[in-house]
Amino acid sequence: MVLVGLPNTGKSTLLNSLVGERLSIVGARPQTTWQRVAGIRTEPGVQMILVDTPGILASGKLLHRSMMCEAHAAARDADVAIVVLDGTRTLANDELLWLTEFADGLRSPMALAVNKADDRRFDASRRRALPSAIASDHHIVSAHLGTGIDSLLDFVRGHLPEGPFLYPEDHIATAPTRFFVQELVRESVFEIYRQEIPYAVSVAVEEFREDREPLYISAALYVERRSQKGMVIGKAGRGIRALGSAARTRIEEFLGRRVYLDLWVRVWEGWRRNEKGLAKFGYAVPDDASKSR
Ligand SMILES: Nc1nc2c(ncn2[C@@H]2O[C@H](COP(=O)(O)OP(=O)(O)OP(=O)(O)O)[C@@H](O)[C@H]2O)c(=O)[nH]1
Ligand SMILES: [Mg+2]
Repeated sequence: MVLVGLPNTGKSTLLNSLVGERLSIVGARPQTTWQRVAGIRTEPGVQMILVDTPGILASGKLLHRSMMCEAHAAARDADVAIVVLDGTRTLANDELLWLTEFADGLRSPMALAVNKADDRRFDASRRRALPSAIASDHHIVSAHLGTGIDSLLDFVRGHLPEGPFLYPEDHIATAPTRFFVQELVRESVFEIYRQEIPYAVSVAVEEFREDREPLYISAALYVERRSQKGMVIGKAGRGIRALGSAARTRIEEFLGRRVYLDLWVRVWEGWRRNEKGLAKFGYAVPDDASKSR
């Protein structure tokens, strides 16, 4: 099953709610998720692979095109799709167009999750802006409270192919631990910094020493410009210290053990606009990458 939708609609929060673990990073600002994140939910007799994707946007920028490659590829691979709509916001015309185009390309059975039902601005009738092909089978959900999740899961169960379990019953994720560490540092970057910084930083885990107590992790934050390095470090190192502390807390909670986290800031001029930059950080490289800005 794949979760698709516009940025900031709550796809990642919903994935976490469906898996019952904080696997995919969540942020108050749009474009938090940059690549697909898979979670596994195993019930008696049923195993679901649930895939979170970057929010749909139309942009010529290379990283944004990479994110859309991921969303399209994940959607193509899935047996069932859930389109997630933010029930607290009215769709702008261009957003409606992007979402409709994306959903038109889906070949799998699809249902709509109208999310954020717990918010006082929620209005389920906002779904009526969508074409009936997307809006007809709709489920009112709150990813925060977990309401409406059962009806969504019923829909998914009803459309899964028969087959053996692909993963052991106690597995909840497919990616290696390093991936989640990298993402938790990124989530902390979104929490600590404002303006463009969260969109300019990618994270590479350089050392991961499980044989040490506490577990030793060294990670590099790559920024796009020299001036951003100073912004990340902050006055008297306050920025990077706050980041280190926020990220360590998250990683310790995720791994259930004590962690020593070393963070480094490096400059890679324009990494987001560079195929090698995307590849280094594990992001999809669009086929015609040279056409990007
Ligand atoms: N009130 C309310 N807020 C929610 C709910 N689900 C998600 N949010 C909030 O919506 C914001 C975006 O959530 P994400 O899960 O990061 O959204 P996303 O669709 O994955 O966003 P991108 O990765 O940027 O595409 C966060 O501030 C969440 O806390 C919900 O059920 N209720
Ligand atoms: Mg997300």
